[in-house]
Amino acid sequence: ASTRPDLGDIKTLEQFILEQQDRFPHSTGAFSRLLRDISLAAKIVNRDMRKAGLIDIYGSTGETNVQGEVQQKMDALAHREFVLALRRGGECCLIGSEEHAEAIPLDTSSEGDGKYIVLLDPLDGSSNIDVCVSVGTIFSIYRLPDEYDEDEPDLDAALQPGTEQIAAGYVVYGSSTMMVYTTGNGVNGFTLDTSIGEFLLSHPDLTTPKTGRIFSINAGYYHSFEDGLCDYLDWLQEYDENDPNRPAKTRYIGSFVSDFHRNLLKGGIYMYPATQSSPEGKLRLMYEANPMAWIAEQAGGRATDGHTRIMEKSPTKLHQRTPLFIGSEDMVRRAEAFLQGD
Ligand code: AHM
Ligand code: MG
Repeated sequence: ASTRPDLGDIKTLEQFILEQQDRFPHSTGAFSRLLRDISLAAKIVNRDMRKAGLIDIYGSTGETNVQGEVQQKMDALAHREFVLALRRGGECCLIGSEEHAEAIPLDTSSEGDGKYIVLLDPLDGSSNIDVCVSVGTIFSIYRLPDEYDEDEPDLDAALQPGTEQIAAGYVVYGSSTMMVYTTGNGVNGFTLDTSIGEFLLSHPDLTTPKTGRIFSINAGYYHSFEDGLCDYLDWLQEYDENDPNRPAKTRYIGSFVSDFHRNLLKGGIYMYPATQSSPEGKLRLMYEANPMAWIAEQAGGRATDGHTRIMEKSPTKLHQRTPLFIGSEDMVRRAEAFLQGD
């Protein structure tokens, strides 16, 4: 017998967004349309990714991006799809993307209100694509502050602290494709049913376990970590008959969205600290750390750079990096205590 729910039991992402919108009587629907544009781009990226091996879009473009990293063809394609969807929708006046040096102003004269700023990593972990490992998209949405003009937004309008986000989410293109997002009222997850082309609510009110047994870090850099972090990693791996979570298990895909998603569901901590070659860490504050930090917090977890709450960091540039410790509250607190030498 089929276990597929019938129409009476399912809720599409679109329905869910509209229901949320109805809770705000003065809403214009612009924000709902923006989320719809993002989910449409995600479906297109998903489609192209599933065909990647067949239509010669694996591999690099031969270019490097603003971070000096080799740009994969799928990076460029995903960037393009999201920009096109947002431009067409008209609700977004400014895009900041990992794949573009400057924030990109959009023409908002025809469609939509153009009141929103979208920061995104169109395809995170893309070095994994050629080897069939899952990747993701991360996005963060801000309102254009009143003092800016949506027809000519100053690029600095994008530099707001994470606490000002009005929505944040990610899409994981894994064994299934899921979109998970928050608008500050908890976290909800939607699984793509490719047979009907809709994201369906599959994980309502997602919460993360308060503690966990998984730690995710590139241990290859162990010798360049600060002492407090090495002590924490050693502590995690010690056997303790009174602690069912130790020795902890290591899981590291090298695809932030996938590592984060697994830990969110199962309980765990993801760490990308400062290293010798990346003294500020590797991940980007504005479109990787901030959105995931808000999702973690909304699910009951925690996110810091070891000393400061991620969402309270003041951004100075679009592609700013930050060390990141994110996941189950107890684990992140313990990491902070080790880092701060308590
Ligand atoms: P990217 O945005 O260029 O794809 O880089 C980010 C990725 C993350 O997905 C992943 O967690 C990390 O880089 C892995 O880095 P490393 O290979 O140094 O462990
Ligand atoms: Mg990335």
